[in-house]
Amino acid sequence: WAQLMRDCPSWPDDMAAAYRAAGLWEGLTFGEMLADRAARYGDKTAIVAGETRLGYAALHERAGKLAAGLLQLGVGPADRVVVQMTNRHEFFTVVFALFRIGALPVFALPLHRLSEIAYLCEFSEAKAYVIPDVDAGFDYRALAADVLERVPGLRHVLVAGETGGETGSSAFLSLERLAALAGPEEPAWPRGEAGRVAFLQLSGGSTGLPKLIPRTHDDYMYSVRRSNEICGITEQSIYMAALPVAHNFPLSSPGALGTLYAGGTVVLAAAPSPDEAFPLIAKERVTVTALVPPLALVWMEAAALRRPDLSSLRLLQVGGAKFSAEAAGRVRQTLGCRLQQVYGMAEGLVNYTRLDDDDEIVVNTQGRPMSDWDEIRIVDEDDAELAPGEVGELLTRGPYTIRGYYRAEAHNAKAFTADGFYRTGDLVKADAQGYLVVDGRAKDQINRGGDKIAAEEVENHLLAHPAVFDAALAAMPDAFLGERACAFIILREDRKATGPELRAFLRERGLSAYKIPDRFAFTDAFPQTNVGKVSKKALRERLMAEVSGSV
Ligand code: J2J
Repeated sequence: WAQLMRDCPSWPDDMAAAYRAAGLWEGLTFGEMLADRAARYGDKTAIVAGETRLGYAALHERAGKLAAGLLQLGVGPADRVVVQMTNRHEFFTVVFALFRIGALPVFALPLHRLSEIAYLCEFSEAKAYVIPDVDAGFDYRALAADVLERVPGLRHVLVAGETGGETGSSAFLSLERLAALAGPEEPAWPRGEAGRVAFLQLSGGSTGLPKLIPRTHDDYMYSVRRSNEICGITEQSIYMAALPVAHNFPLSSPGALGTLYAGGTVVLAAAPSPDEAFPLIAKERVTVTALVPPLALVWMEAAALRRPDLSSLRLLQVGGAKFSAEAAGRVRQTLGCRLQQVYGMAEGLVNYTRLDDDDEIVVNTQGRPMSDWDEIRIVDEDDAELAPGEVGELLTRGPYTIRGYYRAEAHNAKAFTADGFYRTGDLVKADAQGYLVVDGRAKDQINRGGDKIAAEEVENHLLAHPAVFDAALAAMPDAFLGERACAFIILREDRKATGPELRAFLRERGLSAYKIPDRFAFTDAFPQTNVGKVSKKALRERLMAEVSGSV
């Protein structure tokens, strides 16, 4: 723990004391939370996934078996375990097992491939990597075999489902066999501390290598509890996770963890498509769910054609990328439920429109901070605070916003102010009531319909190609996804490469599909800023001009 706590910057003592004294940090770990809910709710359904229905007590018991198995395997307090799980019930049994023993899940997304997973395993020094066997036609065991080859420190691959004989590696163990390692006696559980880091969440990122976000039990529990109050989550709530549940939004805003905190039911959708989601909403009487804007558009379109039974749905949350006012204004009419805009980040701060806000606010703003304890500054390039209504970069700190990334001292010095404010990289303006409107971005990132792409990460991969002299990624506007990625490429003299070749090259390097540029544009030179850097703004404007037809 001592090393880990040094690797993860934390709040200054006086602020931590203030958050505790105010009752924001209640000293409860996620392991203790589930134990309490199991005692309180017993057989009440906690998780529904496909044919599986798990009650609170059963979830707690299964997590306990896996936790005991993990201890047998030599995974214990402060150890890191990369969890790449699709929307299956095992996501929760595994994650709560890790919480039980004080090991840290490192959350990966289902779409991540060799490049991302090998990096996560290596950088977090993970002892184990958890996967489903096959999902959506993709065999995660083949990926894991490649990861094992690349990362010698990784000891165990834990598989939900069948390990499959073909891999032949002794590192593979099914969750079923892991649970069977548990002895008949309960082990002596390590004592949890709520002030400690509970897991590492993945940052959307704007740098060459993804950053890891250390969240403590105390800070995350507070964000979940406060989110429940704002979103009206109770024992009666039936929350459907349509997005990949490891993402911060469906996990915690208030998401699956908020729902379990409240004693409600979490329904896991295997995919967010109307085909999958609409029948599930009708069958399970889902009351609340969360989507990114492109999916909300798809749902509205499909609902108008098919007239599904969505009568149980009270609230649709939309966030992760800017939801246009035009689309926001059509939600109630087409889906028959209330809309809530959510503007959040895995680093902490989450803004919500409130359930009793006027339509005007719900349609036109991205909400306001969930807590009175959230501190907000909107600043210009010199960090000088702007007048209300002016657009500038949003800085924030508070009881659930991190003070620094895991093992990233140099980057932290730039990403946080000296007094601990996180530089969100988002350009926003605030109205007199404190509601925020997201108006652009200062960070070098592309937001592809909620999927975040760090430009530098992809550029570095492209620079590894022998024909590429220089590469610059920029966002191009897109009616459906909001943005897509365009890679501007300068080729070396006498060398050739086509878009399809570069695309195949990135895929071979194990980059996940959503990060592979939608378009390649070959050019002789990049526009420069006056300090001689590539001007992404000028590149963006080029792409914008094309779309509006003025080029
Ligand atoms: C515009 N941009 C938005 C919005 C996020 C709840 C909801 C979302 C996330 C999330 C999250 C936006 N309008 N409504 O973690 O708990 C962009 C901003 C932000 C970045 C964070 C949650 N909602 N964004 O999206 O860590 O640029 O978290 O800084 O993935 O998404 O991305 P991420």
